[in-house]
Amino acid sequence: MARLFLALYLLIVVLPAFPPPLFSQDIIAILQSYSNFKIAVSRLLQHVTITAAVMDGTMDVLRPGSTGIQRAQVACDIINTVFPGTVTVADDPEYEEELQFNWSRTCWLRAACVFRPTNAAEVSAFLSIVKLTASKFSVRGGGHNPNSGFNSVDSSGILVDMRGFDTLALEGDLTLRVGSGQTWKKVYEFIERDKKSVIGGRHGTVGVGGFLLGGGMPFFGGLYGMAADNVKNFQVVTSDSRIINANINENQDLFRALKGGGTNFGIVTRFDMEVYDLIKMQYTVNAYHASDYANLLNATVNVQKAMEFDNKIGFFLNVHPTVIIAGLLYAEHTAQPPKAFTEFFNAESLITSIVPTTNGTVQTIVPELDTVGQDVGPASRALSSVSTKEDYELYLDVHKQYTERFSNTPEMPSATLSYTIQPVSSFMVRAGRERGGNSMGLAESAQTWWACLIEWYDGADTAKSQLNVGLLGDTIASLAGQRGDLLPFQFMNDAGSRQKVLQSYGKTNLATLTKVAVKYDKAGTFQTLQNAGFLVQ
Ligand SMILES: Cc1cc2nc3c(=O)[nH]c(=O)nc-3n(C[C@H](O)[C@H](O)[C@H](O)COP(=O)(O)OP(=O)(O)OC[C@H]3O[C@@H](n4cnc5c(N)ncnc54)[C@H](O)[C@@H]3O)c2cc1C
Ligand SMILES: *[C@@H]1O[C@H](CO)[C@@H](O)[C@H](O)[C@H]1NC(C)=O
Ligand SMILES: *[C@@H]1O[C@H](CO)[C@@H](O)[C@H](O)[C@H]1NC(C)=O
Ligand SMILES: CC(=O)N[C@H]1CO[C@H](CO)[C@@H](O)[C@@H]1O
Repeated sequence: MARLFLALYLLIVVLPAFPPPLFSQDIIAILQSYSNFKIAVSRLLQHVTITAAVMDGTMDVLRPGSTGIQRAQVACDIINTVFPGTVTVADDPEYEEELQFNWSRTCWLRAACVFRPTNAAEVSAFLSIVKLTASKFSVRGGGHNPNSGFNSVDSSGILVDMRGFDTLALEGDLTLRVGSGQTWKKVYEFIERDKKSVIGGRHGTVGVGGFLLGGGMPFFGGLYGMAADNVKNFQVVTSDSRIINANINENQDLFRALKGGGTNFGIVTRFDMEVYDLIKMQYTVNAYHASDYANLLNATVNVQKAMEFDNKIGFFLNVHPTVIIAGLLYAEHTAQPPKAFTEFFNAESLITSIVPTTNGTVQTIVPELDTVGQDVGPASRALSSVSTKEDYELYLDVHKQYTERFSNTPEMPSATLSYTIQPVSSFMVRAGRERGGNSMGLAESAQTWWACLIEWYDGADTAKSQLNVGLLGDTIASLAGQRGDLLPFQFMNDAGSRQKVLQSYGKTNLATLTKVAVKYDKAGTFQTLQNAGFLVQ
């Protein structure tokens, strides 16, 4: 609590000389609302000298001609003074761990410092400080986005690590409050203790924050829509340092925009999620010889057709150069798996059941999938996303190009390129509309979201790998275009940094997102000071 009062002190004593004010009226109100305010302020008087010294330094650095690195360092100093213990710099033992937290090595950038807030008031003050110093920043949730600079920043910026936002609290029977720095494994463990479910990710280590802001593909989209469709309230800190809620009654435009609109509006500190009765789940994960691709791709289309009639079916097909992995999922414990999976159960190309047929829940499958994806070492990764109609002939065309041009790449020996077919049913899109709609502009039809992923281990392969994953995505788009199968949508959570994700939502949606971004971020902080991301500008 004490650091909050130091912030307040800074505000009252040091800052009147500063235009613009370091803290807005709202943050002042928040700080003043703490009851032992006076005692704390008097205790904090002893810090005045350091604070003033930092601010003097700031004045020098903020003169025209200061570099991004200098501005970031000053910002780090101020944050460290205002909120002692929340900042890690390069000399600290935790710094390397902080940087290497990410899923992909492409994100191990060397930030000026790492700031680890634990409450919304600190985030609010942080945004004032970056504005004052014009310092760059990046926000990191679970760190699973591989796009360099999205959840990472070099020495010209501050990395905000949201892991301290780890709230997990049931509010009555119908709402789960989830801190934006949580990961899905923890969320599922918590909620299933009460025999309840929420709609989230398919891997336990993925962060709640980035996942939900990108829409979020769950196991069973057909049941309740995308994960973001199941957020009832977002607690957001805006660039003018206000802490606001966005839900069906308050800030409705922001509420809708945040469901798929990414990091354009503010830093989200909490998601309030719809709670359901425990969703039971039967699952099998099988590995097949890739040589049987024609049969497996046809079987995939058959599953997709069945998904238009049965919203309990969940499915993914993950294609590697020599092996094809199928996830066969059903939102019920049945005596017999659904007929739609028969071809997968009967295929002679089966190598092994990675996960044999199990009656379980999301909490039990997630650790199994986490081990399937285990690394041999720290990999670098890049993605590309395309969406198309389901079409067996298209799948064959794509696979032919994949094997001929992409799966065997001696010019980048450490790299492996794979693609995943993620079916989306009309049920999913409708369920989203019924829950108030999102910003993604999805067509209400059966479709396929392709996720192309390249992983490499040798820095020498970086440029070619990044090029190739984009090229595979472009190839799928062009083959689909020739058949009239191409859809405009690009899925943010699977997209590469050069893709125009928000544009892919359609002109009207993009215009709305832009309007909402300007309304809630008048200063344009998230468009200019935020280091990178899928932005409206
Ligand atoms: C192993 C694995 C499995 C996956 N499975 C799925 C899946 O089943 N379904 C699916 O849809 N996606 C899946 N993804 C993709 C995943 O959803 C995205 O990578 C997502 O961006 C990860 O969120 P994060 O918080 O971990 O990421 P981060 O990299 O920390 O954040 C991603 C983006 O969101 C921003 N951000 C994060 N938190 C906040 C916040 N609180 N406020 C404002 N901005 C914020 C970051 O600045 C960044 O731009 C998977 C990824 C991996 C690596
Ligand atoms: C694809 O599957 C359908 C339904 O099982 C079957 O009738 C058809 O013959 C299959 N086509 C190919 C090319 O395997
Ligand atoms: C799953 O549960 C159903 C219904 O209780 C049962 O008939 C079936 O045998 C179970 N399957 C497995 C693999 O345990
Ligand atoms: C702290 C942490 O989790 N670091 C991990 C970052 O990602 C690499 C590659 O996956 C892991 O090897 C690190 O352990």
